Amino acid sequence: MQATMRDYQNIFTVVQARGPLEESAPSLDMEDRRGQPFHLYWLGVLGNAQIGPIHLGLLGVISLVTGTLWLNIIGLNMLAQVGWNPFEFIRQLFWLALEPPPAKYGLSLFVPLNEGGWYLIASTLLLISVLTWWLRTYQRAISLGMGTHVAWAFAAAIWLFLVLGLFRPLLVGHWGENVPYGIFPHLDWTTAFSIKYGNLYYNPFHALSIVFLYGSALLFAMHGATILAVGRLGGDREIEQITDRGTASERAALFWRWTMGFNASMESIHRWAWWFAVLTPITGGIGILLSGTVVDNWFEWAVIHRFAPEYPQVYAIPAVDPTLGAMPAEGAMQ
Ligand code: 07D
Repeated sequence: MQATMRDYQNIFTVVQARGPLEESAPSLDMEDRRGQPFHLYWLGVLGNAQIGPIHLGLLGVISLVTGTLWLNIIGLNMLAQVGWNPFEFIRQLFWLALEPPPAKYGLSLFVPLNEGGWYLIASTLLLISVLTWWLRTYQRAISLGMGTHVAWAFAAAIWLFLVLGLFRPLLVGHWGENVPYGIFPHLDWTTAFSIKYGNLYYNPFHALSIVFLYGSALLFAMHGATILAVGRLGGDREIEQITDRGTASERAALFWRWTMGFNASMESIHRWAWWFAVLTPITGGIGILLSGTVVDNWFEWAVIHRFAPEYPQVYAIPAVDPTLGAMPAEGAMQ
């Protein structure tokens, strides 16, 4: 049958593109691939229907084992906290936490297990897991003859992870302000951290990180929407768009020139996306590294640098910064 525009399929046309099961491109370490590939309809709705073969390798095994141990240590500590009662574990799950050692232990790695020792063991395992997974993304890309862009984007996230869990603690000399493992407790930690360092909104690197975070969401929405909008013209068919450009990508480009006077190219939109995404944790990590090391109070820093106003003088007696001086005498505030 002659190919027409209507032959192009998308998520709404139900037909899933399924070729013969493939082992994919050959690489040097074929023997590390595990499992007989198969098709799954529901995954085909979300992406490619073929599952496997997965490349495990030594790094993959180390990463999965250490990652599983990390998760299990957290889970078992939480279970111990509710007297090993599985119902209480589920009921209180959102509030339970494995906390870091208090500041009095400094940077010691040998801390009583119930006072943060388990936290340090779990964190060491998580570090090994994340780093071996990173090596794996790097090695798999090299072995396929690809660029290492995914690995470097992941490294940007690992930078923030290391700043929070290792670099800043080394600078302040204790593990006491590390992020706890727990659902609500880690959210409470963000608020406590923000308040302790004088409101993170005034940290310009936090602001910059939000710019890139929101920018990433906007770019992702624009890019996703553009490609879907020309899907009926084959815009999502990357090979055809390269070899026989047709009307889809030109029309998409024209749409953006009509609406905002400028269009990204098929290649540059992915560079925009990559840079916005990696700059989110890169700038964020700088902001966290400066907090409590170079700047103790971001609000006061912003007042000094004249982009935040001082607190207005609304009482007859000036408000006293509780971190600097004694509280006013009793009755003085009335
Ligand atoms: C967290 C690090 C990399 C993660 C890795 C993964 C595992 C294993 C397990 C599968 C994401 C490790 C692997 C754990 C997985 C299994 C089982 C990357 C991470 C490698 N903020 N804020 C940011 C906003 C406020 C605060 C960034 C908005 C308040 C703190 C981002 C608002 C307070 C920190 C951001 C807002 C506060 C941040 C994160 C609005 C109190 C950080 C970027 C509208 C609530 C972090 C500089 C990111 C940071 C951070 C957004 C408000 C506190 C831009 C939109 C004022 C303490 N905030 N925030 O990529 O970088 O995270 O700060 O109010 O540390 Mg904030």
